[in-house]
Amino acid sequence: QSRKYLIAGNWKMNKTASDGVDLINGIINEVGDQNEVGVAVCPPYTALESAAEVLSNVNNIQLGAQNMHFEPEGAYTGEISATMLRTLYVNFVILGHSERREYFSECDDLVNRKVLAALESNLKPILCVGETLEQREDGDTLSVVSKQVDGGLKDVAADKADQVVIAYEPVWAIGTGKTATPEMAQEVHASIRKILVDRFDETIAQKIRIIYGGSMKPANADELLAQKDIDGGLIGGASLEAKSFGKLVASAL
Ligand code: 3PY
Repeated sequence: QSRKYLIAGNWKMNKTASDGVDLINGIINEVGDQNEVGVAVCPPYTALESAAEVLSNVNNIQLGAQNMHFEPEGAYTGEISATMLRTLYVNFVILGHSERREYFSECDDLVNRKVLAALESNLKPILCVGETLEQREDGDTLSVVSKQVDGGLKDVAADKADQVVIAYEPVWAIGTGKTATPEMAQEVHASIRKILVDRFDETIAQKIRIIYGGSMKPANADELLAQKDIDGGLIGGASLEAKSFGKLVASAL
């Protein structure tokens, strides 16, 4: 299969700048010089600059942010723009994580504006989608996910679509220790691929990485990553420790 896997660590609101440097040094050590799997770390904003410095001589680990505003600059107290992230050598930005949708009321329309702004600045959006437990139990998983994918990708030009990464993160599996079974995850990933075929075309859809998130850890990664449409992982807790994160990268090899 032609898609390069991506293992991205979502540190969430963890690690000071100096703790982040220690973690990244550990990760550099664990990951070695492999280049087959794409690797990214997404520290909090305050750790980005020192992370960029440590990674300046490392070409197989990229930097991501966890959010951004859609405007390039202006009176938006507390916000950070794509331009600002680019000056710190950031390549990826996580957008629409379920924690942002839930605690900060981010809706598809807002997430979409961010996706478009990120692409405009040559940042690769990691667009997060996923259903809650209630939605799954009501049989609404696929309709929820397709609404989020279509909403998030509105007006994304076909020639930029392969810059987007989609992260399927069932909300009930985030930070709960519960994981979707590989079959459950594959079913949703395949549906997302189909949405991408309908939205763009088969060739483009085959280039877009769809990664799984939600308590992915060394113990369950092999099975998940063996699924046809699972192209990597967005890693929460297991990304905060160099050994476990390194093992996840090894699982993707
Ligand atoms: C998790 O695994 O908990 C995540 O939310 C990754 O983004």
